[in-house]
Amino acid sequence: MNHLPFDALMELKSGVIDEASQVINRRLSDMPSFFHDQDAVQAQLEEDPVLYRTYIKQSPISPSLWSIGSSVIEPGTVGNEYFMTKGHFHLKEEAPEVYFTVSGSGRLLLQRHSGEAEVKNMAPGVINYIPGGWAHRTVNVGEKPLIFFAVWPADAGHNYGAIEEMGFTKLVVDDRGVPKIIDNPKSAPGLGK
Ligand code: S6P
Ligand code: ZN
Repeated sequence: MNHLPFDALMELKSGVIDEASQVINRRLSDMPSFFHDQDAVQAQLEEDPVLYRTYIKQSPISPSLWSIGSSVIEPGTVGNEYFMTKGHFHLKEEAPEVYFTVSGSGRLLLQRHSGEAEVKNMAPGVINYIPGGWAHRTVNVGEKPLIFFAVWPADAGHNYGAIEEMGFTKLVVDDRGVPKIIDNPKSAPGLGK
């Protein structure tokens, strides 16, 4: 394949990538089952806040191409659980990904199908390497939007069902103003593979 070089501009303050081929806007009503406190979900559904936006420049699906994107996660909580992304495995399990945080403060939850989990910090300048086989979810633990850039193989695909079914084993909650990692009593590792 013969592809041409291109440039894109990511506006650092807003996280918007110009000429993104895809913009995804996720509200609470798009993912009510992902939060642990269902009473809080019901209470906040009327307002139905935007939790995050993703701007993607999607390359044609090919193992030799990359897609690029940015995500902007708003500050806030559902009950005591911080606003976060759905999280996913890649459909092509071995596909890795790299995140680069531009602004804000976050946590990156990583998890294998077995339930083995890791939590990494996200802060301006931090590069997170996500190997193949690890589901990834980002959580905004700060008071400003969490903005990061991502690059991944264009043929990676997204498997949301496995995470919806088994959940992450760790939750990130606001404990009197301090982010705390707790065990998710409802997670069931091994499901959804
Ligand atoms: C794509 C990459 C990110 C996420 C985005 C939203 O592989 O990991 O662009 O898509 O942060 O998260 P999610 O879990 O809703 O796709
Ligand atoms: Zn991904």
